[in-house]
Amino acid sequence: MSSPCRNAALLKWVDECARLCRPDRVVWCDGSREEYDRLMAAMTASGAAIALKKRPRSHLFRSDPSDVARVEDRTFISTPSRVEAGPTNNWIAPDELKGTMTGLYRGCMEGRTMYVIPFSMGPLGSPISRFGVEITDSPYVVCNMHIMTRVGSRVLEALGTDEEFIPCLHSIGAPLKPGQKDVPWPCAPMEQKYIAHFPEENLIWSYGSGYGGNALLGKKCLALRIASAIARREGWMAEHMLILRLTSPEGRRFHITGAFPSACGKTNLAMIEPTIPGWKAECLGDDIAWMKIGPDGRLYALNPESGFFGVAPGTSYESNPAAMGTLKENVIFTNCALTDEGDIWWEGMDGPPPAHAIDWKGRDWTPASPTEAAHPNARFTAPAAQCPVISPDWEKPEGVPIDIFIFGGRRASVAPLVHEAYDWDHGVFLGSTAASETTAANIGAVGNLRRDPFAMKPFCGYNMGDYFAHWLAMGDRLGKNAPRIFYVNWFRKSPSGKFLWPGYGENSRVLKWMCERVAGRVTGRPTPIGILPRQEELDLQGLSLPHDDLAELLRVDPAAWKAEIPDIQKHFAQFGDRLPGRLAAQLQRLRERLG
Ligand code: SAT
Ligand code: MN
Repeated sequence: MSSPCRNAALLKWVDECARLCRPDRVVWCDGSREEYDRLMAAMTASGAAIALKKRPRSHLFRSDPSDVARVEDRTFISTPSRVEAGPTNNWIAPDELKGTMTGLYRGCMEGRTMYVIPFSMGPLGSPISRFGVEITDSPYVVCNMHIMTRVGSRVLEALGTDEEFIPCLHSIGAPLKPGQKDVPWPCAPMEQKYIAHFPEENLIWSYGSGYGGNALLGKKCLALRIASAIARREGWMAEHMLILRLTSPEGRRFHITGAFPSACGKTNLAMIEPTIPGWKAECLGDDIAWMKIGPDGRLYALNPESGFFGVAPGTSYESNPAAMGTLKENVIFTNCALTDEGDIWWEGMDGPPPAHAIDWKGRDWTPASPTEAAHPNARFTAPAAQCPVISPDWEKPEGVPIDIFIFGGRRASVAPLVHEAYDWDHGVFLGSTAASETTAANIGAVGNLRRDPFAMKPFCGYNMGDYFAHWLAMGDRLGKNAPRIFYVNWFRKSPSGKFLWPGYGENSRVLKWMCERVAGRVTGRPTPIGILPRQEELDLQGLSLPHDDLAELLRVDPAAWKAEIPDIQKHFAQFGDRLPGRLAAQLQRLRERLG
């Protein structure tokens, strides 16, 4: 097929990749519904996909059991020197990594089709958006990219003859010899997997995995790791944040972005249905926010993605009705269980489990089975536009002006339900020290405290110390227009181990307090760690919360906080002289306030 592309740099790169990877054919993706349906039909025929009888245009995929999640150990920030990648990233020198990966790429697409996917992160025509082009040998990736990004001819058109794009080369790393039968989920062994970023040249190379963020390169690779490095150079922000609009009964709008480590209810918060009368919430994004200072000096946020790649287990009408409402059609399910009726199922879905299902490994499953039916990291890929609470403004090219940043973590003790930073520097301190207890969803022992600064530990494309400095510099530029910064913990427990706060839609009560702080309607109460609500400032109408529980949720224990300081010190020490002095000063101020 002759190429529909007029962009000289793109044509050259595609040609180079084809010579290196030696696919049987090259296909330029047009992003059309026909293209998606054609690829899905072919994958269904080959046995890679299962069309779901119960959900129109929806399919189930089962991955190889060795390829079920992002591989952080195999993810690299390949800057010229190790210190530019910093202590929180894996590093291999660019020449060495390119040498190794070029060897792997040589002939890696033999027997397969090479797809060229021109895509836009952010709506076309937005000053915040960026173009990427992913080359992949996985038709599953093509279909997912259709949902997660804006793909196709419109982008190629916009790329013209010389527009810039971020090249993203992906291969599953499983060439087919002549006559060799394919498997449902081809991929390479773990030691051959590499998820590589070259921030100096805005280049992404991924090899060996077909799953999620390893393979859908617009998401974590481009929109966070590469974009964070670009944003630092250009003076904007690429953050691992949801975007939410809250409207008060008087009609005042508040825009909120929030960063949480995994297993802290970020997707639920992004799609919150407030329980307090008169307050309305709309979702603008569930995972990533790109933010630029607008002409009025305020910070504007835009979700660069166009779909949700969400964790399926635990999602239910009870925990997240809007997510369930998004999943009725046009969805790709990966590693969920299949019911006898031809629908999907996962642990934590509403109602009783099916009496029989096929599990994510393709085996018979019943509730008596010793293993889970769905993999804990089973996912849905669904168009954001289908979300029942998506904001009509979610694709507004200029984004929405942010009033509030929320950081958070899961802590059984110590951290109160909510506190507000005294000022921007203090807020950056809260983000930089954000901590969460590990759950079954994380690697490592359950219940360990892990620091995950700004929920960006696996996603920052440069030295995290420099990233903190960039946050401080953005605050200096924003001045009085800077969003207010809050820290929440929905997961505090009583001494007997029961959750004190009901969470989910009731979190709107805490959001309301934040909005009233912004509106200047409540004063809060100063404490050594920040500003907490006075008990009477939290709207608890209609909630039966025992008084002692409320007191515990809003209790600050100076001794427990003092005991945290050595751990914060140790955390900061890893950044050496890249740690901004202003954060060391914040730690000192905290120490003084604790007395
Ligand atoms: O697989 S993704 O990186 O897209 C999702 C996640 O692990 O956070
Ligand atoms: Mn995420």
